Amino acid sequence: MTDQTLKAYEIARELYAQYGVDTEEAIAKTLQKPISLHCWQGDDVGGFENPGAALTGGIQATGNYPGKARTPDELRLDIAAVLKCLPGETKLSLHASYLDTDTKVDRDAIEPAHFSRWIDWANGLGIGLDFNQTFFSHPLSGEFSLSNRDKGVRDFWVEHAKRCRKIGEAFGKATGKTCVTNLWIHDGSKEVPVDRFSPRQRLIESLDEIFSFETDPKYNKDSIESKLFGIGSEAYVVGSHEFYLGYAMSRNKLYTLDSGHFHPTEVISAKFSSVLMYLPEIMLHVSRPVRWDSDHVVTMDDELMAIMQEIVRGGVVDRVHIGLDYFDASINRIAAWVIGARNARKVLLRAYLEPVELLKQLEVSGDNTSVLALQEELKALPWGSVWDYLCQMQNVPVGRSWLDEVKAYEAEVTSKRV
Ligand code: RNT
Ligand code: ZN
Repeated sequence: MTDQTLKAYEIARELYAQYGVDTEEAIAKTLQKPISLHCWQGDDVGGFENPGAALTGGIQATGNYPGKARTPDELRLDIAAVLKCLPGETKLSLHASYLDTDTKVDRDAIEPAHFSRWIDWANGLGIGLDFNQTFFSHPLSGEFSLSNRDKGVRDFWVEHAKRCRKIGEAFGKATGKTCVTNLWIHDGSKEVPVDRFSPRQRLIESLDEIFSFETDPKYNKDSIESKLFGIGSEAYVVGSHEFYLGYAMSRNKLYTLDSGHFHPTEVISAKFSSVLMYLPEIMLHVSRPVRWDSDHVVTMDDELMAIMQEIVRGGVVDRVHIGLDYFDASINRIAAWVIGARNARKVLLRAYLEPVELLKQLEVSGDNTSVLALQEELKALPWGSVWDYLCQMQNVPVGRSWLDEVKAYEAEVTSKRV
């Protein structure tokens, strides 16, 4: 512990204590909460089925920064470099297309064994795994997968989705940490369809078939992710917000709210208190949309703050699974990962450093003047000193020093990938 970090922390601790906030408790809670790191930041959502295959499904990673991971081993090495810079409980979220096998296996034939290297690796690090079915970037992806008119296509994807749920359950068993298996499909169309109803009817039937067997909730929980539009599906997305909220409520599933999947001024932070009235748990995909669902690196913006405040203030941290979801190929990919993941944890700490009870009491007493005044004063409290101390305690780089490590890793490893 450097003297400077400690000194700054001690001052911060006293300042927070004046508001009745216990910084030690805030630190402990911040470190405990798992944040799931998305594997797909490391290779522009490429996966390992077909090197160089096009990314489809109306999503796009823009940029061509050198050094992306080309194999599972390279990706694991990169993720390990990221993890060295992250304090707190971290999970890794895998997509089905990131299987690690010596022979080709199609998506309707995948099994837990095809992910055994990932499981061993995760266990070596003591981290949990989350999982995602992959419906995009495949010859059968087309415009419609689970809602396709063609039963053969639907059956292929239903089989894939079922297998993924079993893989998720195997992840949970092998790691001892519950896996959230998240289902997102790209189904939709560029123009307004004459018949909006039939694809949704077919999607319900496919989902009911996918969820026709139980997985042990101790090991696997299923979540479904909505979206407003994608590239090439601007006019109609089968799995919309209303569709999946209704499905999740009627079938008791988790519901994934992605911060980039709503109208530009619509925010997910405002939705938790409604959705959690009806659903026991939700999954978040923390992203940053800029003008569209652009999946920019998560920065410390107002919405990230609002997301963390909302779950801490509402006392629902345990009911909300936090995962990251963005893909930037225009800057160093490891740095992109670290920036977003540290921001998520940093802002969670800021939320825990709020005197929530005090603010609630003031609100109840009708003193809205103080509520606003205190919230603005809190913004200037030295949370950064608490963050530095937290990092130092966890033996991860303090302040900007993580960047030196990432640059060194770039010089030694990623820049040599040509
Ligand atoms: C796409 C969804 C989805 C993907 C990942 C790769 O709009 O957000 O979560 O980003 O599955
Ligand atoms: Zn998402």
